[in-house]
Amino acid sequence: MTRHDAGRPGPEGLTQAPPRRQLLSGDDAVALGALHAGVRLGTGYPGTPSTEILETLAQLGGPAQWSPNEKVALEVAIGVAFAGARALVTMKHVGLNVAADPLFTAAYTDVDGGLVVVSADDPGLASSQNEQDNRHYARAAALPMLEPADSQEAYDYTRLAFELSERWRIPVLLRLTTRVCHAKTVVQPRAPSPRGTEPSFRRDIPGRVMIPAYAKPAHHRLRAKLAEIAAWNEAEGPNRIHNGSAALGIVATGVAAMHAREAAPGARMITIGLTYPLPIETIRRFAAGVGRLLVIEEGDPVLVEALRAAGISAEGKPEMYRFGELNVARVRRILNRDATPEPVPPRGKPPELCQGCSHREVFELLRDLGCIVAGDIGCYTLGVLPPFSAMDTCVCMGAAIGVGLGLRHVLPESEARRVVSVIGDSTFVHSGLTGLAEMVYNPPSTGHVVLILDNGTTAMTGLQEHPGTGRTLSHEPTQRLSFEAVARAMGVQNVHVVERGDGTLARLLPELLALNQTSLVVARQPCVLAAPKIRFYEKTAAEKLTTCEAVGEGSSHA
Ligand SMILES: Cc1ncc(C[n+]2csc(CCOP(=O)(O)OP(=O)(O)O)c2C)c(N)n1
Ligand code: SF4
Repeated sequence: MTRHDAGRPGPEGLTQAPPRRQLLSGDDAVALGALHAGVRLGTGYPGTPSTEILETLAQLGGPAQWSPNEKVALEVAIGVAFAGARALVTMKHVGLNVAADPLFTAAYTDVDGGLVVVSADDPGLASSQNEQDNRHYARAAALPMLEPADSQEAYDYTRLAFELSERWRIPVLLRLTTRVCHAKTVVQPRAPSPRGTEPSFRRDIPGRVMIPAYAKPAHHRLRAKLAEIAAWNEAEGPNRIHNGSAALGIVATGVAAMHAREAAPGARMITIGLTYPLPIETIRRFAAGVGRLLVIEEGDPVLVEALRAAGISAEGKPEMYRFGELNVARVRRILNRDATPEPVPPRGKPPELCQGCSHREVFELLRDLGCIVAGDIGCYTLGVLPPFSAMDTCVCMGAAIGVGLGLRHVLPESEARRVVSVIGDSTFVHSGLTGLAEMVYNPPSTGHVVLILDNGTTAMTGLQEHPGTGRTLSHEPTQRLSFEAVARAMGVQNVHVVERGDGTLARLLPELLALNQTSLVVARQPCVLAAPKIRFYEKTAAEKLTTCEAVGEGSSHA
């Protein structure tokens, strides 16, 4: 979901009851698959193209919650799995970088309940800062990876992922890509699994406490599990052979397999569903039976290199097709070994901040003050574009504070004094808190100024709640994290909360930049798209409270 289609209605006609065929997006299919698999908790952090999975799970009545970031989401899910229950974790591809620390070691542990980690990759950078190919994570973390090609497979593989996870007591990666997440195809659901045994704690110190003495044998166990999974994949894995002419044999995965079928309907093709560990002997047999062997894969040459490493001589795509999404036309070019320049698509309208967006006046101010802006990721990243051109760096979520501090440490004083770190509210909770600790711990000699643009929502990904909004994923009231209280407790020297739009920020910012002190300004004003919804949630919560109080009063008199 993008910031402009926030608040969408629920997936049309999506119900829990099988076996009615339904037209679902891949994200919705994962949610339904998880629900039918008896998932006990879905956790995650928003990020296109994965966001709708948890939103749909919640709409279906499933247990779903946003975490402050992907690492915490995975850690909560690991706890659920250690308690013997099924857990689903969702994130976009770069989220897996944040969650990588627990992921790599969770691979060593023997989970009891199924643990499925969804990585939604964004080849072509429809809405991301890079187009990393998370298939590399499967090999690096030594975890099985399933790659659905459409919504039916998204549903089926979600359920399969839970089964594999429990059978081998290992987390399973489910890798989606933008097209699979957002395209709608028909899904035939199956009867839901009977709800398993109730969660309970079973002590397993060597299986879950990863000190070296236990981690060393755990690594051996992991490799043994992978060998068994590879054998299972050869014998009964979710791999499909389409019989066609032996002159051309195609090996494909994910949505690229769909494109390949359309581009070369007469070719023989093997589609790999469990792409790590590969069913390499099955592929070897397939390769022996065809003339030209071509690998069609989106992103990096992961599959073709794995085949070559196993001694299977396969043809890959020219380097130019590593970049961006594949489609049928591009696959036809790959089939024809066409490496001539591709037609340039017409330029779309450049994105811009909404009219009336409260971020606008902040970037006008930063521009007019000549600030050096260490920026971050969110709607406000658009402050980089004209007419503002007021963002100088943007690396990853939370980097604004660390990068701003680094600039302050080494720039000549006249420049250092102009550096401001600008970060959104959701991003601050995600990974800005540790940056604030760094600022207090290692303050530059000119001090520093951090500006939190608090618009009361995670606007960029479609208006999700976060710990700073004081509402849960389902917009129910919960404890609110106070940025100003946290900053004061951490020891930031100047902490200010300002409402945007009344000129206070324009007066305050130059004063703070002149100090050799650490400062945090929380600049508040709701996102214009979120404001009516926030008012509605607050009104509903107040009404509920009044009703509860009335009922409580009534019963106390009874
Ligand atoms: C590690 C990681 N997780 C998720 C995302 C997706 N994402 C980009 S910005 C953002 C948060 C934006 O919210 P906020 O900081 O409040 O700024 P706003 O868009 O509301 O202005 C998210 C979730 C990402 N880019 N990287
Ligand atoms: S933060 Fe601004 S640009 Fe983003 S959705 Fe809200 S009003 Fe629009």
